[in-house]
Amino acid sequence: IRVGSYDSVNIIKPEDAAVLFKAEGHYPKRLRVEAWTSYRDYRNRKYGVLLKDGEDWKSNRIVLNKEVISPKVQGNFVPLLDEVGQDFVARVQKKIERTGQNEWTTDLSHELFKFALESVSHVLYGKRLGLLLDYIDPEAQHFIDCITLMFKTTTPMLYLPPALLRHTRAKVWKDHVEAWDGIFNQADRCIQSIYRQLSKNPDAGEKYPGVLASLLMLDKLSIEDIKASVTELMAGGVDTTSVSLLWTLYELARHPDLQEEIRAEISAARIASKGDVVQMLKMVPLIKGALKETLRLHPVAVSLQRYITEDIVLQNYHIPAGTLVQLGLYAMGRDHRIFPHPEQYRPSRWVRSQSHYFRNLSFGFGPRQCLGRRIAETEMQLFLIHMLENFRFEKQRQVEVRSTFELILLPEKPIMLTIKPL
Ligand code: HEM
Ligand code: 2DC
Repeated sequence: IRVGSYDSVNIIKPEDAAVLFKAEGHYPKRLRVEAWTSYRDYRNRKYGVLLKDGEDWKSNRIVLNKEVISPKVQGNFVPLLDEVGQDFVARVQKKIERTGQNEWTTDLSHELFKFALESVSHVLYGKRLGLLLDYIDPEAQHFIDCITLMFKTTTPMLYLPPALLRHTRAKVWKDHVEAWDGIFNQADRCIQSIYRQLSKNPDAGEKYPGVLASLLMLDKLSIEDIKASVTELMAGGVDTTSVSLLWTLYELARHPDLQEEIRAEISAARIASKGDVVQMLKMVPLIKGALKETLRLHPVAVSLQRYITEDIVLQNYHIPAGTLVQLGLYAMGRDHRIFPHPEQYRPSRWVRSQSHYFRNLSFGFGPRQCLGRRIAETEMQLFLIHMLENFRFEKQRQVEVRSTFELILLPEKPIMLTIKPL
């Protein structure tokens, strides 16, 4: 066995990415996070779509796609996510009032974690957890802490073989198990409560009941498979979107003119869409560009990976089938040959001008791309709409904040923002 390394070919160019993804086969497979599979093996829990491979992955993913990422479900998600966005504004307004200074300077990350969990839970369960209230369920806060700990403890185990992992008494493994235990316990409670409610009252009515209830009623996946993937969706829905939103507010605070321009776009879209929020989301190209730009400079995933299923040629090198190829997303986003003036935060680069050919890869690509993408994009767009309609964001000192790797990329230090009512 190899300890501490694995062989891979590393690329960053869009042309190479195109070749890579053409050779990913019918069951695209990425680097396995052994700590995550080891935990499930250890606790005898099923893999969800994140960790499955082959035919089992495909059949689950096809069912999940219809309920979670197909364009037709966006209309179901919008009212649920819009409500959480509005409640977040109300919460910030209250916080500002309480300072007595008509502004609030803060590290928003903890509020954003709660916002993200509240959002994804509303979509998954059709119910509110109440995380934007003053007194929150300590179990829900514990869930958030467990996700952070889970990511943090994954990193040191990335390059250890599973045999070594499980039989080690190391503190990281113990912490990792504790973190996943906390995640699964909380998810199990949420899932059980919906399951019980559904068996008592099966004909729900016309209101959209959420992803979990839809999957249960559809009856195409086993309950264990549904539980496994819904737990992954719940866990995947917290740090990813909250950190991306924090980076976006940070960039908008550093670019006041751009912030104003986006605000103008929003108010025009608000008027033109006459209260139809789904329609409104089609009229905010700069918001969408801003989110792409955030993920270009501050990607959640440092790389994408695939095991290729056929021989390919990259940069004149012959790469045999079976090789692990990694696309360096972070490096790609900051390469001047790929993005002119990469250091500049310019949402408009996604709206017009240059080619976007294999450049917009922050959520991955193809059938194995991020399953939570539709939820994430809708949630983040609505958040920015509501926040920019109500507040101005400013930053004290113009210091550059860098990223640190805790499995996902996070700000290396707290980002302090000043929030003022408009
Ligand atoms: C997979 C990024 C939010 C759930 C992935 C992948 C990336 C990614 C790069 C790997 C894709 C590939 O290999 O091609 C992001 C980003 C997010 C985000 C940038 C937000 C800014 C979310 C959310 C959820 C989620 C909100 C849950 C609601 C998942 C799942 C997978 C995944 C389940 C595995 C899919 C599979 O293997 O079939 N994500 N993600 N993600 N993500 Fe996300
Ligand atoms: C981390 O070298 C660096 O979306 C490794 O929502 C390669 C690697 C493999 C898989 C990637 C991971 C990296 C970063 C985090 C990702 C993960 C796949 C899914 C996961 C990108 C790049 C993430 C954050 C999911 C997590 C869901 C989980 C909490 C249930």
